[in-house]
Amino acid sequence: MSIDPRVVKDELIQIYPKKLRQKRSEQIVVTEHREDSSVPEIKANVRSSPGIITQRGCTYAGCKGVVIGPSRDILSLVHGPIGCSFYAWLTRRNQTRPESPEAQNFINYCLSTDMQDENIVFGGEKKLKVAVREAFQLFHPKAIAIFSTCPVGLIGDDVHAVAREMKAELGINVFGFSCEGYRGVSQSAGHHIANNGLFKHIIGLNETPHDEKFKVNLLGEYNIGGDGFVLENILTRCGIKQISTFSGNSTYDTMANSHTADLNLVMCHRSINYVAEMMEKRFGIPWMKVNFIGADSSAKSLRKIAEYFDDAELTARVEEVIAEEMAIVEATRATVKARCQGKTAMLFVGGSRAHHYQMLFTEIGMKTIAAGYEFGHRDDYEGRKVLPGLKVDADSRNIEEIEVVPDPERYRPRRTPEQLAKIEGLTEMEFRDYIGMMPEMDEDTLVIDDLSHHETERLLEIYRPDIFCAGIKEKYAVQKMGIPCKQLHSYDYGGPYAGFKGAINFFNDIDRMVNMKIWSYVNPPWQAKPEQRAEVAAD
Ligand code: CFM
Repeated sequence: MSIDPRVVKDELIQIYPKKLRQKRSEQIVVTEHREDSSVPEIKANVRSSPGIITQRGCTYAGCKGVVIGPSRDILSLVHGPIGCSFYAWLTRRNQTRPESPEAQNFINYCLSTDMQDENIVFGGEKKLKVAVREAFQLFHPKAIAIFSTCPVGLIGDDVHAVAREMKAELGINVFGFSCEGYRGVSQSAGHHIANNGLFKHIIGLNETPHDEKFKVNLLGEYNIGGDGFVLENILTRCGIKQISTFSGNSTYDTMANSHTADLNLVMCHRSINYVAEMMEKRFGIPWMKVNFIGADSSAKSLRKIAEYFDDAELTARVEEVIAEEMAIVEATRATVKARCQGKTAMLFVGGSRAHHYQMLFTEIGMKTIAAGYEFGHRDDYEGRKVLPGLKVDADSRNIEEIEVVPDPERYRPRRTPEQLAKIEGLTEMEFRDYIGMMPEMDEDTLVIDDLSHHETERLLEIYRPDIFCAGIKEKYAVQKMGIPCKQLHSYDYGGPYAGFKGAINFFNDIDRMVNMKIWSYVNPPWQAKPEQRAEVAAD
């Protein structure tokens, strides 16, 4: 591509008023590989500016929808106006598979206190109590989680006091989340709040022991389109016991039992790193970054797990599974690669997939020419090494930081200092570390945080990529410009895309999309008659 990304950057932001232009210029960087292996600094996890059409969601979405919602037998009760529930009802394709037809499964339900004007004026706590009692009588769940929406914080309802009272009254676990939509700059704040809740109210409550030799939790895997099913199958075939995921296809009991594992595997660093860190401090369970998106990345991740456990039998089994799976992947990969080689992709999603899915494109010879997160933090772009230098601003101070100390009885370091030193010495290990997106990208590639709609349009006009990856809000605007858009949140109606089997599905889906002629026939009305562009009045 002969287009200079630095010129494109200026072009994307030149329409903005001066202050906004300055801010956006710090959120858009061009990758460079420096000798000291550092990457350029990016501004991230800051508020979106008024007037900008952002891809982001709210804090409530990150807490209820993303982290807690996928667990099938925690009853989620939303305290708020009905719209907050309606919009969150079954829109994320997190799948679940109950152990038996009788097992509790509340995934299909949407419970709300349906706040009205009267509750906003006179308070909604009474209504919330009635709702909790009613939910209990109807479903008899083990746990009820209460989620606060914006008005709850504004009027000052104390959901935690209600939760405590209901817990005592009903004799089940009831806990609340102060995850009002406005509480942080994006859904990322909701992840943190949910992580804190998991840690305070669930993890460690179930002491069921396990005899298996290799026990792990898979953190930050939400079973979108069945990804989690594929991964549990792979781990099981390798002889690794998955105690719990956080939180795809999980149950209250598995999460409560997760402190019995010997290793935490972190898929999505952004949404769950807090739990990983806190579990290590309290229980002594180390964590490692894995990426099961992409066949090569899956193989690499399995080998990392085997290296951690350092057991000849496990290593042999892992190699067998990799060999078996890779043989099948290769057949599809080779034909798809022949058709996709050299094509270009752009990825703008969440806080981890814009990184992980680049691997899948690389495996079929496609090049990522621009990528960015909606709500990633600097560590997701530049690696955790920037963490000590991160400034705590008013928005992040809003979220509780839990002080964690070793559990007096249950803290048990899983590895000796010698073993740890050995693991840390391994190259490519990312042990208690995440190197971030930028170091794995090509030189001179655009990285854009919190991409706006205006920037999306300009990027598409300038580069005309072969595929654009984003979500439902972007999809049809992009496709009307004659460029196929793959939803990387919901996978459209496809998936699973994780693991080896998932890679095959992805290769086939992308092949179909980028090689379909129909996109060149799209002829939107504004091509002949462009709309009038708005102008900035004040600068
Ligand atoms: Fe993690 Fe996710 Fe993502 Fe995320 Fe999400 Fe998602 Fe995502 Mo949508 S937890 S950060 S808040 S990988 S829902 S399963 S696809 S934006 S990139």
